[in-house]
Amino acid sequence: MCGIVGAVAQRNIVPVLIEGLRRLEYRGYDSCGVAVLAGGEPHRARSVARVADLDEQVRETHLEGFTGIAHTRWATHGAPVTNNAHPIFSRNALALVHNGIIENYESLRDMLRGKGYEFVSQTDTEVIAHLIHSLYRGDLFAAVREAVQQLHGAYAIAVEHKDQPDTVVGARQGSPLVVGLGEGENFLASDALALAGSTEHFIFLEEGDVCELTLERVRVADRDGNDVEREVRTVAAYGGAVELGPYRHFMQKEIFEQPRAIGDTIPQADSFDASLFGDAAATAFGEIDNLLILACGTSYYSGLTAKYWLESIAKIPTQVEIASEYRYRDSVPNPKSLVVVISQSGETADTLAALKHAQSLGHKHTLSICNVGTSAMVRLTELSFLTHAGREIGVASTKAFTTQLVALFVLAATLGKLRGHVDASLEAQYVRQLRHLPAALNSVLALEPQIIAWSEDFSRKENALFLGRGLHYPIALEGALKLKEISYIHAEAYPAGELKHGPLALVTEAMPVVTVAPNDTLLEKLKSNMQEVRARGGELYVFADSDTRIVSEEGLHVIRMPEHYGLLSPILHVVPLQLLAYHTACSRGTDVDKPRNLAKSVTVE
Ligand code: HGA
Repeated sequence: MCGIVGAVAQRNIVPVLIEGLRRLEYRGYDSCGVAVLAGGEPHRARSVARVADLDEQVRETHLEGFTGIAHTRWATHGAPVTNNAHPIFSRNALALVHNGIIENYESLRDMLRGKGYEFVSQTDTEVIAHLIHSLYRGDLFAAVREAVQQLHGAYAIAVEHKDQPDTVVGARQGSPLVVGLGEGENFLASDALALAGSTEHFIFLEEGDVCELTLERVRVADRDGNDVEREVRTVAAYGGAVELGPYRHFMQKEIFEQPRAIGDTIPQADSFDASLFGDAAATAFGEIDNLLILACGTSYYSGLTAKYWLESIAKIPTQVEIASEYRYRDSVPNPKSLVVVISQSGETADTLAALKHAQSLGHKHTLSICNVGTSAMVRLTELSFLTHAGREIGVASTKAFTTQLVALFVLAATLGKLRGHVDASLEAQYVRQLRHLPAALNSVLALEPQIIAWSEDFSRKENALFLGRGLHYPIALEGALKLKEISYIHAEAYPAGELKHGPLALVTEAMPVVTVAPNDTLLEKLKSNMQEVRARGGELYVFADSDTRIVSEEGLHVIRMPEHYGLLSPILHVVPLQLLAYHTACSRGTDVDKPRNLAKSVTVE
């Protein structure tokens, strides 16, 4: 979603700002812009195309300056047109970029109109610019601190004012913002990655913080206006490749990176020890009697899969809830719950808010499963487990999902062991199976040519049904989500036993039915469900374990997976569904890595 970059320096800062935006492009956006202070006033360039187009504009117009702010926007209020793109100006004196949503923007707009401010965009953001301008008395830091008191909602902002040419002020509440510390120059950005190459020293601002950046100094005030010292952390420049290599899209590359990502995420040790989740885990795990998993989207499906593992391996009751629902409903807190939040970025706004809500209800044991160690979720939870997927650029999550599954399986095995349900021989078996996963995944990836052949059929359809049972029902959900996200084909997933309770009415020869068919205890039941589809003329596309003896026939297409992989089978079975979605999207010619309307780090509600 939105990305923010800002800088004060003694050199032309525009190339650094543009490079920062490039590094944030993967989050998804629909317009972008940059504003610098030069010659006593702000100047800007904005584009509804890519950052590359913005770069061309700034080169052609020689937009240069020592102080600047830049932004990629994912529109929430007002269409993605140039006029709504940030930076937003107030009276040609102040420029501002914003990530988030201001919920009381209508009342603020009326108040500011009363003071003579003219609104030229449809954004909620414009009220922040005018509000700060209206409060400015020669001290931008003070004006921002006063302004944020009046904002309801979520924001990360960066502001500059023509009368303070060497200053950028930032603030955050509910949206991420970091300060990067340089030599005689300082930076702001939505994440540390945006500043790789400029600095390795960062302050991760806390909720309610306002900061002032000048050439030599960074000041931070907390939500009560007190000056505070925040810890400076060193984050080594990201070394991972961001090149596509031989792949056509990042999504394809990331699908093929899964054996490596999973190998890196599997703990080194040959035993499941609570310390894998942090120093306080042994005590915390001893005090809990149930789990509450909170997540959104694909991460929610990893949580749903984990419920089966946690209840079957660790015999611990587990509830999984969509974070955006949990945060707003009345729930009954249980002090003996372990609240688990799952998010690739660790900044997902709804999940973060759900975590804070759970904490405010008195839940003290919290665990985050994230791919970014410096993220807000990791910082806010008592315990954490990091996945090592590496940077995921494709908006549709793939390797983040399978590495989350690994983390959650390790959690189930660890709790199972602590609770006396996993003995030494079972532990050794789980460790062996985990270690063999990368090799097993490679044999699944080798099925790509067969999946490409199927994708041709799929690309001509407008609807698809996905079926799974038990542990593989969440995998069917994830397969349907992948297809929707990137190919724009309407897809729904059902636990196969539910077919006859409604969705069977949809089945005709025009409706492909994808079936996840591992050789588990539910296989015979699933076969009956498949017969129900065939009897109505539905075309079945089945991913069957090689030991299932399901064979292709008229209306029944089968791709043979490796032999059944036991409880870890969902990690293998999701991969062909990722590939099917990917190749179907390619056949339809969609923008696979940046599907329409979607963004990567969902940092707004
Ligand atoms: N509400 C602002 C910013 C949106 C945003 O944060 N997107 O990620 C707007 O619509 O311009």
